[in-house]
Amino acid sequence: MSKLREIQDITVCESTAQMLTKARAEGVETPFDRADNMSACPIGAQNACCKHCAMGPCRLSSKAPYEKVGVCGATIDTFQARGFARMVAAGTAAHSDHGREMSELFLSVAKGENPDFVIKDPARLLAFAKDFGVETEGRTEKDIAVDLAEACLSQFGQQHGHLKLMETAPKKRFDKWKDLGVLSRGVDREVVEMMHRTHMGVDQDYKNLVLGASRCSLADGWGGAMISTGLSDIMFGTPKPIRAEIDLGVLKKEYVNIIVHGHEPHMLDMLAELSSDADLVAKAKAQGAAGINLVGMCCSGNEQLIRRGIPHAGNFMQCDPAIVTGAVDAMMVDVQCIQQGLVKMASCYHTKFVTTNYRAKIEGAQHIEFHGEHDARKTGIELMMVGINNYKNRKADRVEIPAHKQTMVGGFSHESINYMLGGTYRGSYTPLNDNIINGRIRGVAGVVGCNNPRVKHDWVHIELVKELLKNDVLVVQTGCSAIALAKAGFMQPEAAAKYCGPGLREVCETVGMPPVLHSGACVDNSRVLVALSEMVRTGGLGDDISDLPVAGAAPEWMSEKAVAIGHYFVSSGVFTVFGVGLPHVPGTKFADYLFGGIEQDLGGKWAVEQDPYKMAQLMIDHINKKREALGIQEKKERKLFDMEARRELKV
Ligand code: MSK
Repeated sequence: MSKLREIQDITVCESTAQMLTKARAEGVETPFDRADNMSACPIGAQNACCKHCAMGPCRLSSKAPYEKVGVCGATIDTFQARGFARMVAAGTAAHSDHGREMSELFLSVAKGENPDFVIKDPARLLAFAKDFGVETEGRTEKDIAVDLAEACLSQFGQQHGHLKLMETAPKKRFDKWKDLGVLSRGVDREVVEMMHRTHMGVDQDYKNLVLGASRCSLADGWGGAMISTGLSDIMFGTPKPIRAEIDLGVLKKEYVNIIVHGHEPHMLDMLAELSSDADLVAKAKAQGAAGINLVGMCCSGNEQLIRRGIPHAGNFMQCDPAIVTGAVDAMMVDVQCIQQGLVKMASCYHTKFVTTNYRAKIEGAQHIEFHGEHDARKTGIELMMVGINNYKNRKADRVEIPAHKQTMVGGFSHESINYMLGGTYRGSYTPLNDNIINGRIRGVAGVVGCNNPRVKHDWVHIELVKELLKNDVLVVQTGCSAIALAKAGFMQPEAAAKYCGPGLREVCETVGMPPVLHSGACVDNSRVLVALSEMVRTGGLGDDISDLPVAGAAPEWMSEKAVAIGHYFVSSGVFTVFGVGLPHVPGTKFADYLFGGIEQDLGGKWAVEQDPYKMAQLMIDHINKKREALGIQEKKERKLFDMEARRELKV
């Protein structure tokens, strides 16, 4: 028997609700319906099962977790730690393979063999080359770029030493990693080793597995992901504050609507160039459309929303609702977070669903392979034509585009925050640190991650951020969480007056920035690591990331990438809270270590909390604890000096 939730219990996003209502009226199934009709496996949800060999699968009781062991004798702690570590390895592999794709693309651009892409940000090239120790003095841009590309590629297969970008962390952090033996040697090596260690009969010490997972996750945050962000900035531009529109209302009835969904930025960048191509626009017009409307979705969309201001249709759980509008002529996808059910959803409407990456084909989808290194423009034209030719197949009586769209300001990279606070010549985090020290800003929170149809769509993200802002916590965002807040109007400078405590409001209004900063796609969480390192370097807030009054959260996470991100933040010294639930059995040694003991080793720890208000309180309590340790718990009022007080000043 169907047990579907009421639409108002599924989402707080108006346009999503409208499309879910339409889908139900049209008898079309969405992932929300599938989640309602399929209870999550309670044993899997706790990692209390093991299917790493054929002596099982074995399952243990979460009520009496130490009463039994698996056939091989593996304990509940081994079950959980292996499951956790494999999630970290998969997430690290995903971000890092994305980083490798960007490195290969960049090499082709650097060598001058790829006329379809260019180096858009030479200043970022020089800065990133410096991070890699590539000589820049007196050398041509081409020579520097080729050396940088090779240096980046070498990080994937490197076998010894440590990843170069780990040296950009504060010294105390680097030394801690070194002492614990968790400096990542090479990206691929850490992923392979984690898969080996979690094989039957290898690593069976939960703590050793969790620390192994740290080493692997750090290869994501300070390796694959950071490389991806750096090279994407060089090729497509380092984000600067830019206005854009967001939500399903960006789709246009009279236009050919083409959505790009996935993660890698180059295809959307190419299609963005082509969307104003006179010949293609003429072809769209010949089909009866007013033009071409290219929009992004999920993290591909985030990549180019923060760089080019390309309109954004919405987050992970809006992909199905987008197709339900009946106005999407083509959805092009590359890698990650592409739900297989979208192919069936597209078949219920006129939408052409096209996979474009050799790694990610989906049965039933059309496949047109896009390669950044060659023929990108030619393939881009082919892809655009799929949408253009399909416009005539729209069924007018099934088209319904939600009216809602929101304007936002995004594009807060580390570089743009530095500039915004300090100007061109004095770019600096000093004003940020000063305002944290004087208490106007209590601390900084990274609120990131996905949507999950098992929780009320966007609601956990929004309520959590509201609580944080009210308590003067500045919020930095990436991924689908950023999209949730942007749609709800939190990424406009005016949001400061509406949602912030007095201190944060004053700072935001002085600088003219929104209180919620959109920093990019989920792979761009590496920007947050860079920003945290810079806060330490700027001074006054301790000498390690774990000293900072900061915290992280992924309130509606669903992907293994989120676990890798969570673990690299914890392993970098950040207290990190997950909503939904992180697979574990409460009260086990594994759980006690992850949610407690690991802090002694790495300075950060995990927490799980589904209630956004309690989640906010956990983060605020942690921030307060760090403020106290720094001796800055008292808010310092700004003192206005009269003449008498000035005379008393001993200067
Ligand atoms: S797309 S990993 S649902 S953030 Fe990056 Fe969104 Fe999470 Fe995918």
